[in-house]
Amino acid sequence: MGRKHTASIALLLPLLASTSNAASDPPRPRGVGPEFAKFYKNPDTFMCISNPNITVPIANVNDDYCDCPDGSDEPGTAACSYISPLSPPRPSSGKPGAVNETLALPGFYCKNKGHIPSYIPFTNVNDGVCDYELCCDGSDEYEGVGGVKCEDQCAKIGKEWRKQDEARQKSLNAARQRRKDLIAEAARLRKEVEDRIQTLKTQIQGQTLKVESLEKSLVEIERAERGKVVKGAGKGGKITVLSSLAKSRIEELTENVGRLRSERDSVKARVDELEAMLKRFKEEYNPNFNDEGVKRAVHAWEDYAAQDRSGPNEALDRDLDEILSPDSESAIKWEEFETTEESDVEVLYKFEEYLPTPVRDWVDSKLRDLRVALIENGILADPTSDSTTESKAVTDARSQLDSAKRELDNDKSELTRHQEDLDKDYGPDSIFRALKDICVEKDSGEYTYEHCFLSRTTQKPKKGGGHTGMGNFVHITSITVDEELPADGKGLGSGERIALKYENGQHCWNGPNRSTLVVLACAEKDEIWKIVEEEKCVYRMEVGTPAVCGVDVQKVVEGHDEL
Ligand code: MAN
Repeated sequence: MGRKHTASIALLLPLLASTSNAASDPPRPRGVGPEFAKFYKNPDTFMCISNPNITVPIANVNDDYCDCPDGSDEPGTAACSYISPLSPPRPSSGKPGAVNETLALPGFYCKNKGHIPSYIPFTNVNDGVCDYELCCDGSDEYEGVGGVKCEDQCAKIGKEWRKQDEARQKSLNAARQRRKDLIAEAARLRKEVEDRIQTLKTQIQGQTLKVESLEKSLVEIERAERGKVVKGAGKGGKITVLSSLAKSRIEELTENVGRLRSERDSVKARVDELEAMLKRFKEEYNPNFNDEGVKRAVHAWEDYAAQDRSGPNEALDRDLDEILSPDSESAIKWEEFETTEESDVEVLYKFEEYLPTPVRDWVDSKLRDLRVALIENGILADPTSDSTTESKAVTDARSQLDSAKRELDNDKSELTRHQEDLDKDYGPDSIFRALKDICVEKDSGEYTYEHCFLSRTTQKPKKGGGHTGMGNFVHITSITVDEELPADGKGLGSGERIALKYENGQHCWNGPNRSTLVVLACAEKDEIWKIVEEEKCVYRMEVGTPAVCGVDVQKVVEGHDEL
């Protein structure tokens, strides 16, 4: 049925243009199409179409006997139907003298008024079967073989056909419109990539300059740092270290002086108490007892008391308080020595302090340069060679440079990615750019199959469980197909079709890595029509998409390898 239907379309098409002149032509013999009418105009003789050297009386036309080797004398009977058919129809005359043993006519012409005229194979003429698909007017069964009577159904069939055709045209127009939209979208996306490339190029230029300048500035800062004082681990320069040591030493001494003073004061209090006791003893003892020991003790006390023993000097004590007080005027201002950066040069060459600032700066910078030169020539040790002592200025400069380099690298790799993308094949009018990563699904058997355009194909078990990759996009190709076109038009039909190849999917146990060939045909919307596992883990999907409507596949695949 379907094959016949396809054949009928092929036979119908050449007729559409030629029927308009039919009204002015003289009546044609039965079964002759308008484009062959010119061969049957002579009222006396007929010249075989492909063998013009053979002529027969006009009465032999349609006499149910095959005279011409090309069967052209029997356009309205099945008498010459044994001759190989000619395909496609070729209404031209052959070379004189040559005997052509294929049919000169495409078949028996059915006028099909109310529908579309068409040719029916000569074998079907008067075979006792109504072939309404090709001959809706029933004119092929004019002899009523076996009592068959094929009434004209062209009005009904034509009406139905026009209705379907209208729907087909509508759908085709919608598909064409969708295709236009996709092309516009693809162009927009391409432009976006081109614009991004421009932006990135400009950005990269700027960033390259920035990196160069940050590199220079890092070198300068590192160099300048060499001219600075050696630092302890985070504690500042030599003077700072020294002052910090002095400060803690003085604090220690102050503390000890304080402690000694309080010890002294407590010893003095005890001495005072003892002296008071001895004084009372001398005043209160009884000299009449004549105790020699007591007398000796009293004399010793009198000798002791007679000596001039002055206590702590209060004025000196006050001075000491003043010296030890951190708030006193004369206290050392340690903060002044706790600066984080300091030049040895300043310390070593105090005379600078007497110089005017510009001169001092100049001297300072010259001395730094000298120091750097000495370090670079190995005469002085490099204070910055120990990475743990790297200054904040160097660390900051290095981190700025690193982040600028990172940004530059990111932009460069994005640029490469976009440039490669522009060179990629996205099909006719780059249309698949607009469909890239758009996915469609269809249930089939125990799986739901997914096709994501120019990305991948996937098999998902309906009962749950892991998804199986059926391949990743590799390239656009083409394939010749020859299939029945279903009535709803959702199929590949026959001819060249664009196909998308997906490879290197999940490995198949005891087999290859899964792969899928997605064959595309024109449809109003993107949809999977059919999935077949042609061999173990080798799949084929038939997919409808407006992207391929009206596309000349041959042009598309030029420069590509065909399957
Ligand atoms: C799974 C599916 C099938 C495939 C087998 C091979 O069941 O991917 O399509 O044929 O594995 O083992």
